[in-house]
Parts: sequence; structure tokens; C-alpha cells
Amino acid sequence: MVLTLHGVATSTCTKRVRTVLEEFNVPYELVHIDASKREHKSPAFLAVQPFGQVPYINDDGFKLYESRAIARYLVLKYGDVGALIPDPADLQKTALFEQAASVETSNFDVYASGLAMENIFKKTWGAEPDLALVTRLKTTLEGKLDAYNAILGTTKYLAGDEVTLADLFHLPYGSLLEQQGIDFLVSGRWPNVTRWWKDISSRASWKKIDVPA
Ligand SMILES: N[C@@H](CCC(=O)N[C@@H](CS)C(=O)NCC(=O)O)C(=O)O
Repeated sequence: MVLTLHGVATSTCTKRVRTVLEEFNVPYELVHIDASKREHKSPAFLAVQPFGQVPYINDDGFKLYESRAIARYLVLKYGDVGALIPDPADLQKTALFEQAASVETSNFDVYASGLAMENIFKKTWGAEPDLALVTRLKTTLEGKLDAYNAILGTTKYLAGDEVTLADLFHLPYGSLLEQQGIDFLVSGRWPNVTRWWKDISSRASWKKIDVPA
């Protein structure tokens, strides 16, 4: 049975999973969840994903939600050992990978997703962005990028000199920054960040699935 991904092609978290599927050419079927009909809040959907959020996967009867957990599962099941996640036998490389993955959720996602909410998603239901919040989020993210620039001045990627999921996790919300006219990743103001961003965002997997939100 082909793996099914239950989500929305344009949604950030569905894109995070699709990128990994494309990295390893895993055959899959995208089962579209129609958010306008609140399909993600239906009893059938909630029975699998109790928070009513996309995406989840069904891999031969094994169901899993949370895009980053799905990504880890897919890499370990379908990838070569050491590709995108370090070989689990290497404790220190694994720990550095987990550190970098945690950096993404703690120091990037919270601000970049907040900006997407204010500047993009709110418009879809006719709400106005909270401009004071936008300023706070941008200022905090600028400070975080100082640290990113320092990290990426010593290694090619966030967890060392090999690309990992920790890098790829940034793609969905990172690309939405550009869509909002926030040039933090591309301007060269943080040169190591720009070098890194150009590298990861030009991967064939991302180019294939990136459709505007
Ligand atoms: N941490 C979850 C977040 C999932 C999530 O927030 N999905 C959004 C779309 S990107 C969603 O379904 N939003 C609708 C809602 O929360 O009601 C993941 O990474 O899978």
C-alpha cells in the first residue's frame, strides 16, 4: 500500500514532510484535506490527529503526526544511514543534530511562524496584522540570526559540515519570510546565513514541492 500523506499541499508543515519524501524519492499519495470544509476537525481526522492539524501519514497502517517526527521516521526508514540524520551509533554527532533541531523550534520557528500568521495567514480570514507584534517578532528574529551567523561561520550547516533535517526544517517558514518581503535570509546582512539559505533552498526536493502558500 502506497504511503499516504494527509495534508494541504500549500501548508508549511505538509511541505516539511513532502521535502523529505522527495529527498528519498519515496512514492506517496497526497490526500488533500479541505480546510475550508473543516475536514481537519472532523471526527475521522481527530481520531488520528487529536489536535486537528495537518499533516499526518499512514504508512501501511502505521499512522503518525507532527511534521518533524514524521520527517525523522521517514529518514530512518527510507534514507541511507547517516543521510539527513547522523548514524545513531555516533552519539556526539547525534547530540549535535538534536541541538540543531532544537535551535530551529526554539529560535526560528516561533518567530518565523508568528510573522507568517500576522502577515499572511490572518489576511486569509480578513483579519488585520498586529503591527506591534510584527515589529517585536522581527527584532527578536534579527537577534537570533546574529547567533545563526556565528554558528554558520564555523560549520557549513547547523549540525556540522553535512546537511541534516535540522537545516531542512527551516525551509517552509523561511521561504514565507521572503514572501512577506522580509529579506533577512537573502540580503547578505548575515552573510553566513545567506550562504546557507541559498544552499538549502536550492535543493531539488524543496524546489519540486514549493508552491506559494
Ligand atoms: N507541530 C505540528 C503543527 C501542525 C500545524 O500547525 N498545522 C497547521 C497547518 S501548517 C494546521 O493544521 N493548522 C490548522 C489548525 O491548527 O487548526 C506539525 O509540525 O505537524
